[in-house]
Formats: sequence, C-alpha cells, structure tokens
Amino acid sequence: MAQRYVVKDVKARLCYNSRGDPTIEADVTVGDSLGRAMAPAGASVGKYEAQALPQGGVKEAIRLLGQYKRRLIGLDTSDPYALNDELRKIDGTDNYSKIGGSTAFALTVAAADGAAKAKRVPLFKLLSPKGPHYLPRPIGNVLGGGKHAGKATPDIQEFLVCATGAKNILDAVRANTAVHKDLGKRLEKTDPNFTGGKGDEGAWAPRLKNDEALEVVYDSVRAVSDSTGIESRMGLDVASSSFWDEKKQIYDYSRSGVKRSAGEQVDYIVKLVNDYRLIYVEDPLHEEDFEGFAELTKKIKVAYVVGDDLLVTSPEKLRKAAGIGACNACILKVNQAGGLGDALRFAEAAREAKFTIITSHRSGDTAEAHIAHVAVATGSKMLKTGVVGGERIAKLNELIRISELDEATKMTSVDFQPSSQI
Ligand code: 2PG
Ligand code: MG
Repeated sequence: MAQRYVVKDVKARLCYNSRGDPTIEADVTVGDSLGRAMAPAGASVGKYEAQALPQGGVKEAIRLLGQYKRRLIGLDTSDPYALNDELRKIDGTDNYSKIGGSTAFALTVAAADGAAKAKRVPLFKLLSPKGPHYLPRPIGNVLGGGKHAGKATPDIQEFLVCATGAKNILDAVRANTAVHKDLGKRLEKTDPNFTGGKGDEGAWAPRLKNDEALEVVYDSVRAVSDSTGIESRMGLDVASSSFWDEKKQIYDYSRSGVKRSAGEQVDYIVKLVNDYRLIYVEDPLHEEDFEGFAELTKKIKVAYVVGDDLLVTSPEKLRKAAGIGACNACILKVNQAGGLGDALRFAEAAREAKFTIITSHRSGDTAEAHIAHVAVATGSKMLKTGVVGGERIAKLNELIRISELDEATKMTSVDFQPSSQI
C-alpha cells in the first residue's frame, strides 16, 4: 500500500447544515492532502435508516471519535471500504447507533476526498476507476409540501421536474431552473397573497392542495418544454410514510382533506402517472408495503417506481424488493446507509438487480458536492438534488465541471421515451 494514501490524521468539528441544525464535519489528512466532508440530514427519515447521531448529539459523536481515532490512523484511503469497515467494527451495531451515521458519512467521504486529491484524480474516478462514465440527469423539486414545508402546503412532499430531452448538462440545468421560475410567476398570478415562500429544498411552498399543485406544475412543465424546445417531464416524491396512518391503515391526506385505503392509493398513483405523464414516482406507498409496491410496479410500465424510505440504501432491503419486483429504481443516499463503502455496496446490489439508481441529496444539506461524483461513479441515471438554493446548485455546478472532463461528457438517457404517449 502506498504510504501517501494512508490516513495521517483525523479531526472533527461541529458545523451547521442548510436548515441551521448542528452537524459533524470531518477533516482527514491523507499524505499531504486534506480531505473534508460534512454530513447532511433528512427530515422525512426512513424508519430503518442509519441513526444519524448517538445519544448526546454531535458533541458526543466528536467525543467518541477521540476515543477510537487511533484505530483509523494508517488505514488505506484509496480503498473506499477500508475505513468504512473499520468504523462498522468499532460501532458494532446494525445502524451506526453507537458512533452515529453522520460520523460514518463525514469520515468515509472525507477520506475518499483526501485520497482523490492525493492521487490527483476526480473523486468519481477514485471510486470507479473504469469507465465509461456518464453524467446523471438532474431531477429536482419545484414545488414542495409534506415535511419540507408549512402546514398549508400539499401533503405530497415533492413535485419534481427532469429535463428528459436535454442533450447536455447545461441545457438540463437551464430547463429545470426555467420551470422553477415559470412556476413562481404562475403562483403569483393565481394567489395574490403568495409570499414567494420556499421549503427546505428551495422548492416553492404555496398554499395549495395536491390536485391544484399537480395542475400548476404540469402547466409549467408543458409551457417550458414548448418555449425551450427541451422536453421536460414531471415526477413526484409522495413520501407517503409521512401520512400513512398505521392504526387506521389509511393514507390520510389531512391537508387536502382526503383519505385513501391502500388499494385506492395504488389506483390514485396509476391515475396520476397517466394524467400528468409522470416519469418518476418515489415512495408512492409506505415503507413497509413491499407487496403494494410490487402490485403498483406491475401496473406502471412507463415510469420509474422508486424506493427511498422503502429501501433506505440497504442491500438486504433492495434484494427483498428485487425478489418480488417491488420497484424498478432506487434512491441512493450515502448517509441513509452510513458510510460511503456501505452506499457503494448498495449500488452494486442495485446493478445486479437491474434497478435504476438515483443518487440523492437530503433536505438538510451542505454546500459540498461529493454526491455529484458518487452519482457518476455508481452509474446513477439521475441526481436528485433540488433546483435552486446554494446547497442544491453546488451539486449541479459540479456536474457542469465534471462534464468538461473527457471521461464523463455524455449524459445518461432515460429508459422511458420522453415523447411516448402514456
Ligand atoms: C427524500 C429526501 C430528499 P429527506 O425524501 O427523498 O428530498 O428528503 O432528506 O427529508 O428525507
Ligand atoms: Mg424521498
């Protein structure tokens, strides 16, 4: 092992994420290079995700690191699994509840960042040395509700857009931002009292019911497709676990005043896919309903049916889903798994199962852009990272920089034909 890629020193500090919540940042010195990473955090957190922080929060996570730091010095950072697996051993639980998933994220990503700098290669090449590499297609939310916005907003968490027809990354980003801008104007027109308020991820947070929100976003997407000549399609992150009432066994869309049984929810989603030509539907059913997902996936042949809370970036859950055809695509969130190595193993399992991978941000994120590289390295079809806001645009701008490299200039194509009739 080349000495210049080993961990020389490790340091952590308390910093703040985009929501203003404390989080952990790690510095990992690799040879003469400094690797750095800060952990993001979710709001609609899956039941089975890695536990972000130990009891006692960020300060306790940092105190604990002081105790086991010795075991990390000398590990090979050019192997993304070495530090990850040592942390797993140190933690000894299934979900990083002892040292905290945020610590695992910060240390493993900082180590890879340091190794890439020491090797003078882009991070995606360190993680996936062999090509071909493709740029993921950005998908981002333009209107939001659920746990990411106030009580008067829709129950559905994210109304997303993806420029399926864009030929390059600049056009893709331009088209998504054009929808965000166009939608802002429409919302102002329909509601003179619209404050211009936004949710956690930069999406507009208007006083609208789900069905009204669907209509206005659809209008925007069509108008921008026409004016730019770049086909855009709509998607949803229903985040339905947030309003699944376990006791009553119903989806309680309380903000819109509608309740749906599990069967009605399946029919509703199928109707939305048809009516709004959705290309993407994430967590349409709650996180325990693998069978419901399978039934829905059978009925939807024209859109990505995506597991986020359902799969929590866990290879075991993914294999269970693949076994019964519970979805055809999966969200990859590094901090949901814990460490970067854990997330790369999930990506491997997804490739084996022939699931489309979508790398994703968190609602509480940071100005860092490592996940843009993770998306390229894992062959993700899409990068879900919002449309506007410093911490969202940071990842998109990194894709633009990556596109200048010879290795990754081409964009992924989406399997579902942009202009096909549904
Ligand atoms: C999601 C994410 C990101 P959170 O549900 O997909 O949009 O939200 O980070 O709050 O889990
Ligand atoms: Mg989600």
